[in-house]
Amino acid sequence: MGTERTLARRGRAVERELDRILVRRDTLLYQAMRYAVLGGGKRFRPILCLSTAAALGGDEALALPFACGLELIHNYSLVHDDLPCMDDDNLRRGRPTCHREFGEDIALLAGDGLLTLAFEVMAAAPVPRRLLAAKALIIHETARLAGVDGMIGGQLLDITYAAETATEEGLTELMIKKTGALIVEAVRAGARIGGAKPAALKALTLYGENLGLAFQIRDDIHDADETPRKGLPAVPNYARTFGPDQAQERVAWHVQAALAALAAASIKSPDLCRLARQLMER
Ligand code: GRG
Repeated sequence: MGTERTLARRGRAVERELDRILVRRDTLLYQAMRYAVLGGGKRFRPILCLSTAAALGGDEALALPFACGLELIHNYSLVHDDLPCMDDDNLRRGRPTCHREFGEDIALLAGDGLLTLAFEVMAAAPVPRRLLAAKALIIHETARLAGVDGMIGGQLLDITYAAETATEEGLTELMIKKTGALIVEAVRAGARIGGAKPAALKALTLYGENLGLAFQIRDDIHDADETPRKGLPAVPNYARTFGPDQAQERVAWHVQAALAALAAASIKSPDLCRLARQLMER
């Protein structure tokens, strides 16, 4: 099967599993959680997780609960990020945001529900005895990288960082935490399920870090033209601070660095290479 078809097949597997995870209990809260998760989304993180496991010869089915757990966390972060007290967005994936559809109180709880459900799903993941330690490490690391030392810490920087005096180093730290942490964990979780040895885990982490930076700078290039809402401080944006050309160059640099990390560890995976290269096209 070709790379594109393989990646699309993984996307469908994730979609089916998310639908299954969220099918139970027809309460308003579950409806809001389903609405937030199942309304589109590229599924970049879970596809990355499954592709990393497969690149090391691991069983994708065993990685699926971890891939979906990370996608649930990603979706919780979007629901909370859209709230009036954060970005105050009306649209997400071309539809009204969760709080626009269900109200602020329900959207807040839906985000909380998705975050806790993610850990329920990962803790319940069936793994063979040889992967029990890997499972515990993934759950521990996910909690840390989605938390104050990772994504939530990055969101705090996003709120408090003064865009007018932004530096290359400051923005890089913000992007590594806000966006990179979860992408790195998607790679590391897949690597652990694939039985990665320390050298491969290190190389794949470097691959994930570069992917995370390329991903966020790419997103900033798309957002750079948006006019800041009246009365609100400008949010930090790499492309707005350093210009679209430098931002584009940096995306390309990180994509090459991600590919080089794989090559240096002799990890031959057309899927992982494709996931990196497509960040230059998006
Ligand atoms: C805890 C109150 C509270 C809020 C948490 C942590 C957080 C809010 C938000 C950070 C998440 C965020 C908005 C990161 C930016 C990363 C980014 C580019 C998101 C878009 O990801 P895509 O392109 O989206 O993968 P799709 O729709 O494809 O899933």
